[in-house]
Amino acid sequence: MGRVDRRDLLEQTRSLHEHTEAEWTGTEPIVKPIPAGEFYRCETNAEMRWEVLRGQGYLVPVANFFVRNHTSTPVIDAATWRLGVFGTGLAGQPTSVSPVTFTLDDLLRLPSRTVVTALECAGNGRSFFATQQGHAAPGTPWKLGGIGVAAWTGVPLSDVLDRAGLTSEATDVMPCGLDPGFVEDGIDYGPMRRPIPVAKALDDVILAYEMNGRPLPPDHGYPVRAIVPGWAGVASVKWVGQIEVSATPLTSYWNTRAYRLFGPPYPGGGTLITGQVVKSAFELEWGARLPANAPFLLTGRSWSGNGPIARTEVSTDGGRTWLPATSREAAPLAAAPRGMAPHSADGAWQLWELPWITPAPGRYELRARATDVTGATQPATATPNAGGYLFDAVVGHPVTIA
Ligand SMILES: Nc1nc2c(c(=O)[nH]1)N[C@H]1C(S)=C(S)[C@@H](COP(=O)(O)O)O[C@H]1N2
Ligand SMILES: [Mo]
Repeated sequence: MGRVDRRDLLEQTRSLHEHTEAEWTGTEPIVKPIPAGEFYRCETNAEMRWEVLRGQGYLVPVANFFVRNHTSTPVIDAATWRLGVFGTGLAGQPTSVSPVTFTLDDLLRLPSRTVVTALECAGNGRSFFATQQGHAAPGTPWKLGGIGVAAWTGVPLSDVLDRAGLTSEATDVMPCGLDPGFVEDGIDYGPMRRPIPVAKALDDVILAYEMNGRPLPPDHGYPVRAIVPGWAGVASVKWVGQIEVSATPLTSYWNTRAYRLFGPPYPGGGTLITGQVVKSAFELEWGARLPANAPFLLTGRSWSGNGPIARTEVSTDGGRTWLPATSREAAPLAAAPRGMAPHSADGAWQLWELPWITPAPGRYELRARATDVTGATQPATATPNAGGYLFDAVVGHPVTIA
């Protein structure tokens, strides 16, 4: 697919603005507290510091979950909120002006489903293209904290589409956010939206209204967001106000210009990003200081968009020798979300540990390398792409032994 014509996008954006424009009246793009000891802040985004997960359970607490906002968190009144579903893939082809509507109560009355899944930004790890491979890519310079695992509860998108009159003609389903439009180089691309093929939409996508057993907080999509398991976070549109169901392929900035792989290995119009890659992180401060010649339990987590992790190896000597890390069970969840067992080993990520006796004083780099059930493993070098997406290489984690 080629890059989409800007005029098409502007036309779409104009019509979306007529119906969905939210006003950003606040000055802060993120509503929840972003303490400097728990996050790295970058403009409208906040990256989780990995050290906060040491000693935590399987799920990332909502307070620590990373935030990726193209603009800013809108504060939405659930009482007046409506989901509008429209498009040429529905019976009667309702338009965006007179869509099939659902209230939050309508959604809450439908059967619910809980999925424990990772949500990760496709740009997670981008800064390592610069620091490890010498080619900086534009965009948020995430280290490894643009990921979280949560229990998401909501209504299967398939149930909502059925009730809205889905036809066999439908090909694409595009949730559209209620956040202020995204502007780049003076062009307003409108609120965040990205199409999902109808087969994926009907398979396992949910419209979530709870995160870890509580209503979604504003920054994570209140009152309703899409959760698209296994796909890059950008597909999981927050603050969904409308869903377009189309009998023809849909485009937006987010599947044509951004969140595609461009560059020599991806000729023509580039490659659409769907799934995520294999990654690992230590539950340890970046540049941590540890005492010399002392036992220290290295802990971390590995994950993959392809499925569960098969094994993780750790190197404490700059990648010369590797030791197998031991899988560890997460501590029981403090508050188990509705319908969820208190222990979870469902493959959203794998927790692991390796006992270490720290060496003599000096500067060292720790490395972790995971392999998933499909055999995909973390290479020494990630394949570059213009947007700096899907960094999967082993990351050298600096520590100072003092
Ligand atoms: N409406 C809307 N949805 C959105 C975004 C956004 O800016 N606006 N960001 C997307 C991206 S790029 C990611 S990685 C995830 C981040 O979800 P989180 O902020 O809940 O962690 O939300 C996705 N959904
Ligand atoms: Mo993202």
